[in-house]
Amino acid sequence: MRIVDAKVIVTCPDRNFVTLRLTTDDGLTGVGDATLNGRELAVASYLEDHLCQLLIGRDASRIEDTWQYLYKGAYWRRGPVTMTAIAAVDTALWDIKGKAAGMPVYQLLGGRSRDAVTVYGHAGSATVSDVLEEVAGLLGRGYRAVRVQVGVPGLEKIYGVGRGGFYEPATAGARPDEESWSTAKYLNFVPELFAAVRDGFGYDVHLLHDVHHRLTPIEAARLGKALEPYGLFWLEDPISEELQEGFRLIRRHTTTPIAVGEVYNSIWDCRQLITEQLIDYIRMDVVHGGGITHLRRVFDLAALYHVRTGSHGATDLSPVCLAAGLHVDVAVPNFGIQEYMPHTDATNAVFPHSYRFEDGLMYPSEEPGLGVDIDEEAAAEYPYRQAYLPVNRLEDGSMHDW
Ligand code: KDG
Ligand code: MG
Repeated sequence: MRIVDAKVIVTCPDRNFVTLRLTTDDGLTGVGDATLNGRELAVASYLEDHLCQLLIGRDASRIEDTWQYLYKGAYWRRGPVTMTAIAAVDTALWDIKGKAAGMPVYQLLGGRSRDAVTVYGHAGSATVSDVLEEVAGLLGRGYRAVRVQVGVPGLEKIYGVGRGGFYEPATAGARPDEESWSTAKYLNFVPELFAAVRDGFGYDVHLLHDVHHRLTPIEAARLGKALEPYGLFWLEDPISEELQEGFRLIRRHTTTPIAVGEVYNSIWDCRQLITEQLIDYIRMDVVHGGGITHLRRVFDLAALYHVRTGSHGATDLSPVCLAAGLHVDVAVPNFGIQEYMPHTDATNAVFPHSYRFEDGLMYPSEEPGLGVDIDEEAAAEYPYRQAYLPVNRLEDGSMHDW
């Protein structure tokens, strides 16, 4: 089973996606997501200009060896561009292996550990009363867990506050949008939001919140403490993720569970957080976490330290990544929760798939392989459009974390 073709497909059905499609000499195909939001073409080039030619002629069944070949063989290890490219190859090879075996990929990972995958939905509006309406809508659709974000009075645009139920932070154009930030205004306002949500909906629904890397450790400790009465499922990315020992300080002050990892790319990025039990949920995902092979390794390390999974699942992770992630979620013993932001109709049409959402739960495909594909003709109707994630400034104009 040799790889005879490796094709990179860039398409923009409402947002940009990069997909790798591998074909073997016995006619099997496999797909892998290679999307890196706002830096898509860098990964497309890494694949097209450096990896595709190395894949031709390789034995498609040797997934681990191919992973090591691309990781160790680059010399320049890790980093989001490299790891996203490796992830795409790895994911496509798992897809092919599943098709060759006639089994859904979760069977090859050891089979189901659970019947379905609990996902969290998103409520993010400018005002608390609009957020409450959104939470009610999500609960009506069966969600048992909701991430709650709100606009902060005095700040014009902030992370997590969407446009009509569909959140897409990247904007088309030649320059990023600029947002503004005041930690004081945010810290003073957020507890009110959670008081209102608990008041309206009680304690049976799981509530989550994403700080998006904006606080210092002592500020995050203060927020975690202030939110303790509201029993959050998790507080996500309270501080920037580079300084792993920074989380020790948060841990000393609060029992609010902490979730981290959407910008991590390898087991080395999260090793200290996991082994020192500084977090409760690891949020790495298939596309930015080195593929199914590497993500499984991270999740197994996490299991040893009572850290559960909570994979990133924003709209910039394509249906190929979501399909792959659901196979991992259903198989690993230490699954926690999966983020779910539905894709648009145009995206879904370009990526036909058979995973499904029902009553707050998701089910991976039962088809051989991942159960997702890319319709190349449909993809061709949506050419790449340059888009950037926003940048963020403090009110005095200095750059801050977005
Ligand atoms: O590309 C960046 C987004 O995926 C990210 O901002 C979304 O923080 C995010 C989340 O938790 O989904
Ligand atoms: Mg996040």
